[in-house]
Order: sequence, then C-alpha cells, then structure tokens
Amino acid sequence: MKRHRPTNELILHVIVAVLILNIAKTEVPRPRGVSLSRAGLYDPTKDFTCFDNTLTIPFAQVNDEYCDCADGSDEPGTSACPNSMFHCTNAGHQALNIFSSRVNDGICDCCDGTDEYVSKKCPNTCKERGQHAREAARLRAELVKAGKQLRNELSAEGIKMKQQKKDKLVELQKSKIEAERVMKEKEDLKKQAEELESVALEEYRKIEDEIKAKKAIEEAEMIRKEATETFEKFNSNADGLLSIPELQTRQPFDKDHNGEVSEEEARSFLDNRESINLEDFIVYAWPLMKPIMMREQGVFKPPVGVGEVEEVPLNDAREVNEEPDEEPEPPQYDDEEDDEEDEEPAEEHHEEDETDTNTKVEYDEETQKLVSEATQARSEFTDAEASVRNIQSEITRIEEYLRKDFGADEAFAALEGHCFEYTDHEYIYKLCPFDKAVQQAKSSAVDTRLGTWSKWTGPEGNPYESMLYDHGQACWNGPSRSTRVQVSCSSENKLISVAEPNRCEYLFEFSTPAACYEVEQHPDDVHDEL
Ligand code: MAN
Repeated sequence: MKRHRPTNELILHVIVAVLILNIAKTEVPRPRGVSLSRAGLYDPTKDFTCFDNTLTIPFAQVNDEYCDCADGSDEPGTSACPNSMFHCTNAGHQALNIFSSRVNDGICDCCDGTDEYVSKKCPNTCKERGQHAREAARLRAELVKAGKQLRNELSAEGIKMKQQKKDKLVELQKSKIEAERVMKEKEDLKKQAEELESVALEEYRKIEDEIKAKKAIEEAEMIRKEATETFEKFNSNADGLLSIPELQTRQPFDKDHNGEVSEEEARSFLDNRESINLEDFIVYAWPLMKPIMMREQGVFKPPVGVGEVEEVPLNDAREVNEEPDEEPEPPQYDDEEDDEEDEEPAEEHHEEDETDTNTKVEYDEETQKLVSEATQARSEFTDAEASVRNIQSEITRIEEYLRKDFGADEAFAALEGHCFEYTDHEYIYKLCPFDKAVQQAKSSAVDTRLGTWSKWTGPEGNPYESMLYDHGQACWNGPSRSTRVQVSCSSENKLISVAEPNRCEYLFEFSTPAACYEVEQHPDDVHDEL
C-alpha cells in the first residue's frame, strides 16, 4: 500500500496543536506587573500607546522606571508612576493588585516576592500560603455544607414570613381605606349632632351665665358679711380700726402655740400693719384669717343638734360670755354631694367643671336627647380615629420590616426579634439582630446602647459578612457608640466574642447558619494562573 506524504494542511494542524500545548504549559510572556488578562495590551513587537491614547512610545520604554503616560500604563511593573497598579501573579495562591508605590519599598506585599525584585529579599511563600488558604476554604466549605440544610430551612421560613407580611400589608391597606371612610362618616355625623346640640344649648348657656353671675355676686356679698361680722366682733373698742392689741386677745392667732399671741403674730394677720380699717380688712386681712378661723371652728364645732357648745378660748375676759353663734359661720363642705356628682354618667352633664356644679340647669327631654346624641357621636368619631391610627402604625411597622435586607433568600429574617448574649469579666453584651447592640455592666442594670441597626457592610461580593449598628449612646467627650458585627457560618446562632478595639467602637463576632453560603469570588481574587 502506498503511503501518502503528509499534506501541508496536516502539518499546519500539528504545528498549531503543539503551539497551543506549549502556550498552555508556559507563562505568557508579558511585562512585569501585568496580569494575564491584560497581557494582550502589551505587544513587544509594536510601539506602546498609553491606555488613555495621549502618547505612543517605543516598547523599550515600558517599565523603564520613567513615567511617560499620564495614566501610568507604561510602568505597570515599577514604582515610577504614582497612579499605576502592580499585579502579582502569586502562582499557587491568590493573585493580587497593589499600588505601584509599594513596589521595591522593602515590604513584601506579594507572596511570590515579585514586588521586591530589586532587593530580591522576599522569598516565594505562595505555595504554603495557598495551602493554608485552601485548607481554610475547605474547612469553611465543610461548615457551609453542614449548615446549609439549616440555612435552607431558615431561608424557607424567611420567605414565608416576608410573604405573610406582604399579604398582611395589602389587607391592612384595604382596612385603612375602609377605616378612613368610616372616620369621615363619623366626623360628619359628629358635626351634625354638635350643630344641633349647640343650638339647643344656646338658650341654656344664657341662663347658666346669668346664674353664674348672680352666684358670684352672692358669694362676694357673703364674704363681705362674714368679714364685717368678724371685724366688728374683734374691734372691741369699736373705733373703726382693728389693731394689734385687739387681735392679741384671740388665741387662734397664736401661731407658734406658746400660749400668747405676739405682736408679730397679730401683725401678720393685719397685712403687716399696726391697724386696719374695714375695707382693707375685707380685702387683705380676712383672706388670711378665714382659714385659721375655719380650722378652729371646725375643731370646736359642736355636733349638729347637740346643745353643748365648746368655744374657742379667748384671752379677752370681756368676750368670754359672748354667744358662740356670733362667730362667723365657715362655708360648709359637702363631700357627699361631690361624690354623687362623680358617679353620674358624663353625657347627663353639661361639659363644665365642678365649680359650675351649682350653676347647672336641668335640660328638657329634647335637649338632653340632643346632648346625649352628640356625646355618642363624639365618642364614635374618637374610636374611628383611633382605629385609623392603629392600622397606620401597624402598616408603618410592616413597611419598616419589609425595608430590612435579610439576604437575597431571606435566610437572616429568622434572627429578627431574637437577642444573643456574650458575657465578659465586666459586661453582658447583647446583640438583637436588625434592632440593636447593647452593653450592660454586671454591677448595674443600666443598659448602654452600642448602636441601632443601620446596614450590611461586608465587601463587594459578600455584603452579608458584616453588619453595622450606629448612633448608639454618646461616648463621654466623644462620638456616639457604634458596633460592627462580623458574621460567620456555624451550625448555631451564637455571639462568639466582643471587643472594643477603639474607645466606644465595638466589634462583635456572631455566627449563624444563615451565613452558611458559598461566597462569590471577586474577579481580582480569581487565580490568574497556577
Ligand atoms: C463605659 C463603657 C465602655 C466605654 C466607656 C467610655 O464605661 O461603655 O465600653 O469605653 O464607657 O467612657
């Protein structure tokens, strides 16, 4: 059988295959500090054009320690351009981008040591670090696997809860429309009833005002009568002036109970004067004396119907035989009457205070009916208003709940409404997720708020790794307290540790099955090559 020579086409295929295999096996040649994904932007066979297209330079000027491009793109592997980034491959571990100012600064930033290429003092530790990181990732993966079932359950519960809240919100919004309709209706009814009531009461108000005015005059006259009687009784020499010696004979004015009424004691009842005439007595002295006289008379007042009289002992012998009923009568208090007043239902009354008790006029049947109807309408309107308010506050509560971010699959929702504690030698710390962080000194029951739920603060790709609680209680001479919570995966909800790295800035570590999920990798963290 005749053997054919291989065709050109076949030879080409073989060459391409060999080339592909070789490229896959070796590193793609590229300037120092350039990542694999950007290697194509640096072609050594051509002049280099800055990424911002402002300048084209010979390729030899790339990484020549001189910054030609304003955007720093010609010096990816040196520290010559302040704004450029250096990429370390870190084969065996994670690739890393660092500011080029860190290149050759004497600090090992890249585990492959490429950032310190001048001193070459940084050994390649990527293999060990990679192993370490892979081990940590493996452990996390195990934890995640173990907690995943729990997390799925939490997530299902969270989704259900959220749906229930949403349904409830729709229901409440409907109820609110109906409650507002009822309230408006009750308000109209109240207005109508009050208009009728007001017209009906107009007549009564006039009568009551007249009675009130009459009463006031009567009371003033009564006071004047009482005062005048007392003045005349005490003014023993009937000279029209009540003087200190005349009062000194009256034992009730012995304020310090030392057995005699001193000049000062007597003067104090005479508006601090030596003597006083009737008109000034009524205005200034009687209001001071009346309570004393009432008290004394109250103590010595004979029981009603009992003839036996016990008079206030008076120093003045001339007055010992005076008839006790000459003493001014104190106004009588009638507690019973007040009690009865309190027990009556409100709508049976005019809406006036107790001082108006005696000025009330009985309403006729028709007026009383209108007053009762207006009272009823007022009460129904108040109830309807309260009902709208209650529905609204429930709506606000649910809206607040729905605004909270419990994770894409609601797995963190079940933590809401629960609190977790951690105790150290001095304090008991409490984390109530999505609500607050609290510190309580063991020696006192006083709570210090370390922050109120604010937001998730994890890095891009894993926002649910940390939480922030801020606007806590103000720190002495400092800012308000705040708390960061590092959230990690474990099979149980637990506040693992608490620290205060800076004064009034707290760091909590909290673990929960809700955090057992695979973390999305940031594009920069993905291994460029192994
Ligand atoms: C309290 C606690 C501490 C905090 C100080 C600041 O003692 O809240 O955590 O550091 O106040 O004055």
